[in-house]
Amino acid sequence: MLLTNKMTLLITSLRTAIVLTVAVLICSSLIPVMAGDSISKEHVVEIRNLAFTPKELTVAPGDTITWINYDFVPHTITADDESWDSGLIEAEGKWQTVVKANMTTNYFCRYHPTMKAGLQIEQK
Ligand SMILES: [Cu+2]
Repeated sequence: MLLTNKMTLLITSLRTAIVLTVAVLICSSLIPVMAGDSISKEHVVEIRNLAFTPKELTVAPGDTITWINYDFVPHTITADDESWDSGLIEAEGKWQTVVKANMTTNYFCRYHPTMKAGLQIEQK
């Protein structure tokens, strides 16, 4: 009986430790978000009729951009210097990336080289 009580106590302590650890992890992951100058934004670029809309998008490092392909043909989102690339985005497909301060800002589609657009990256 004494052993059972000790086991129960041990399990309860373990549970408490796990709950506390999870709580600390959640809180510490929120701190960098709250400490930033502003909350990261999410942007959407639509691909329709072989064009990116908006053609010029103002973003900040840490923001997320999602490209959505509304065309019936696949496209890519490829940096002019090819330093980043979505790969093939099927019809109705989408692709997402997080803005980096020093990323290449002009991009195009590998299949339709006349499809060009750019990002304006605000430096914080
Ligand atoms: Cu294309």
